[in-house]
Amino acid sequence: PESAHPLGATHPLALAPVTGPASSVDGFVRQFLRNLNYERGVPLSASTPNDRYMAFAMTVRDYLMARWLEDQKRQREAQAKGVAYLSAEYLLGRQLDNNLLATGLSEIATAAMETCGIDIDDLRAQEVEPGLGNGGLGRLAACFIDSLATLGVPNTGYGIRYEYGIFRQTFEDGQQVEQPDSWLRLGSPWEFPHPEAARTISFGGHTETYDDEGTERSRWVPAWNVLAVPYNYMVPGYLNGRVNTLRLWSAKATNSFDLRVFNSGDYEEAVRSQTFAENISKVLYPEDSTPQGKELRLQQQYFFVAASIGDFLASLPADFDPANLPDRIIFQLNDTHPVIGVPELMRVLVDEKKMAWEDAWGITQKCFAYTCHTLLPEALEVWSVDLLGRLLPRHLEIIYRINDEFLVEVRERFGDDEMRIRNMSIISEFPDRSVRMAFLATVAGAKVNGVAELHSQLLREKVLPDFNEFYPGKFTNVTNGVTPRRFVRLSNPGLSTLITEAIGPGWVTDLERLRELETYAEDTQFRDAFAQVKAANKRRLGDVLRARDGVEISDGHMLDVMVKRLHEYKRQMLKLLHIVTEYEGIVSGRVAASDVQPRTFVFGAKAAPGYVMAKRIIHLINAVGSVVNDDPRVEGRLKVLFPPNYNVTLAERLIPAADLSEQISLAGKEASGTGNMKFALNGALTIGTDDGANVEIRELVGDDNFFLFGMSEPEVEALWARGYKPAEFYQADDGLRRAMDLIASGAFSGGDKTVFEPIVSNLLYDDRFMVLADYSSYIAEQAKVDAAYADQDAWTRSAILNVARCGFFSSDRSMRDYIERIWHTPPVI
Ligand code: T68
Repeated sequence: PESAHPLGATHPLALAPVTGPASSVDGFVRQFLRNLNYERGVPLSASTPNDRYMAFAMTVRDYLMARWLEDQKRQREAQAKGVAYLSAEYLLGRQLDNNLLATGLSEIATAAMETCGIDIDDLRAQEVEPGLGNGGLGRLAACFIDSLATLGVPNTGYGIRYEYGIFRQTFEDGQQVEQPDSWLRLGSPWEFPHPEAARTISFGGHTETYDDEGTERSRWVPAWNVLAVPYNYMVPGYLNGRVNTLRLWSAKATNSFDLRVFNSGDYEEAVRSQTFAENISKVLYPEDSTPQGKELRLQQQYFFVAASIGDFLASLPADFDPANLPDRIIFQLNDTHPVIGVPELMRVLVDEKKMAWEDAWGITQKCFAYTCHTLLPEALEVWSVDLLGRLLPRHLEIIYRINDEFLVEVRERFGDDEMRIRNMSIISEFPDRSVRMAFLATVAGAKVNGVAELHSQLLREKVLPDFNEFYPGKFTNVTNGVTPRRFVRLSNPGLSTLITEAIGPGWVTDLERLRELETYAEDTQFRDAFAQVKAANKRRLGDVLRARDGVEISDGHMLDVMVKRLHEYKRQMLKLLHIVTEYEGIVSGRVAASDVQPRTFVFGAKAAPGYVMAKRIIHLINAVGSVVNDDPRVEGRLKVLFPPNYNVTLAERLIPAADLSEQISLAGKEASGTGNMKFALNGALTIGTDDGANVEIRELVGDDNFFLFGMSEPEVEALWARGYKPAEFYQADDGLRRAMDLIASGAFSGGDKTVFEPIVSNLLYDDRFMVLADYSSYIAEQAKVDAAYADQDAWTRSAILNVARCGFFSSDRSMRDYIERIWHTPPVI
């Protein structure tokens, strides 16, 4: 019987109040030493840095444990509706500091380590961040679960425990080389494996019909299974005693799987099959916007989604009526990666729970909602019917039936408009018969949302217009946000202290309160203090880059930062053309180096390993960097830095140090951006196009505090319609021509004209993302940036106003929007 006690024990000793270790320096030290001795099996004197890090992390964990157990119990008993966030990626970043912050233990822990002669910074440095995501989408999931815990909303994040996360990037001769990210090599103190709770996930085989007491039913006869082993991670709310769960699934071979083969005497085959099964969660696909339709990827998707849905259903009481599912759960689909969950829930309800199709479909349509994160057509996931039918034959049947019934409704509404039917069919016939996952998600989802106002508008008007017409009210917007805990409070302690001294500590969970800083923008003392924080952050970054890459940041330089995945639509090339233009001006003698505003240009970007053009651009950035940095004529006034392996940990140091944030995608291509928000909240000014959430940032901070350039989305469309000829822009602009010619001349490749020729000719004759068309406007705006930076005090004022006016971009606000408009899951007190 379940006792009233969160630990579930009936023993009288366990009925004492559940508390963690004593919240004192002594209590912390005692628990730390206990963990070192009893969990690591070493005395302090013989411990390694990893032992000390592990014991320290376990100690922090111990303070959260009672809360976690209580919350799990509370959420079971409250029977409140919760959110199951389904995401193939979580880009968590380091956990230690976040958990110290959430528990309010930082000071005690620091003092405790001092008494042991340990520098807490050495412990921090030990942690390898779990890089279980590619970029914005994965980091957004991590921000969202942080906010849900902070708001006290019942939530389980479901995903995949990749053994290898996003690759570690190194440069060899300026070119990207990928190294495996073995983040688990030294063990992770934050995870709790539960092999006993493993779920069996099936694949392959065929379907058959059978007579079920007079009713003809279908069933799936799978060919092979794997085990999904859950690993639980704590997701603590900020100083509110709440701890939600992130449950990541790891693939393991089933016993039956090996045994069958083993019994046949083929040991090697048994081991091979095991490897095959365990490959499913082996590695994160590093493609961030061009899914390749690989079988293993579909296996990953079904693996984690089937395990997650099964896990949730198994958590319900045995007598739970599945008709009431929508009162208990909303499955939020983070992009199309988990959409196979739609036919999976249908299969469970119809085949296993023996529910009528219509009833099951009604429930399913209330239990899912879909977030789209892209506008690029090549990023919209499709699965070939061939592959789907081979791997998940029953799911394919279900998808066909969903589509048949959907198309009947479409015909009823619009008549036999064959063009429209073809355009709306979940199954596309060309070039190969395939399933359009975004369409399936849209038909099944209670709501469909984009991630910024402009994106949601384009989604309705350009990507899914027929669906928008067919389902009035289904489409909505929730503008992305970022967690102020990690991206201000933790990453920018100097600014945080300054803000708290001015307006109190409430802003950390109520970010709109940053508005109160507006008046401080007029206060000279505050401006000075703010500028000093920025300068200190640059020195902190300098320390990190010196230790990590052996490079220096020069004093007095404006820090101009572009960090994000390398993609042509994001236009790192535009930034690079600006640098080359500045450089060319100096070396040609047209501009005196002494007249150039000193700037350090920082890039951080990984390219998908198979994306050849992106890798060439990385090569060119590095090549330009080494020429510019070493040319004495530049007098050190221009500097290019490209620290390898940009990740969350580096972002946390870079963003607070930045003066200028580069958000320069072609209008209509970046769904939202979230880096843009992080920079603005840390007092960088943005140079950006009217794209994604830049639009909303500019509206909030005001035109005077934002450097806008480039074509608007309608202007982009108009130029395409007229016929875009990039070479005309090259001919018409002297600066552009000189910059392009300098690259083409081999100036950055030791005289070799072939190396970067594909980049130059791509820009001249194709230029899908209209770099050349926006060049002159970008250069003109950069001149305004230089002029503005010359007045440091006015710049600082603008920077403060950026901070003060960007409270809207807290992921707490995003979560409230989802809760009100989509989920209807109030906090559980
Ligand atoms: C990003 N998308 C958007 N995708 O590009 C960005 N894709 O504008 C937005 O701010 C962010 O999502 C959050 O909404 C991605 O990051 C991926 O990483 C991805 C991964 C696998 C397959 C496709």
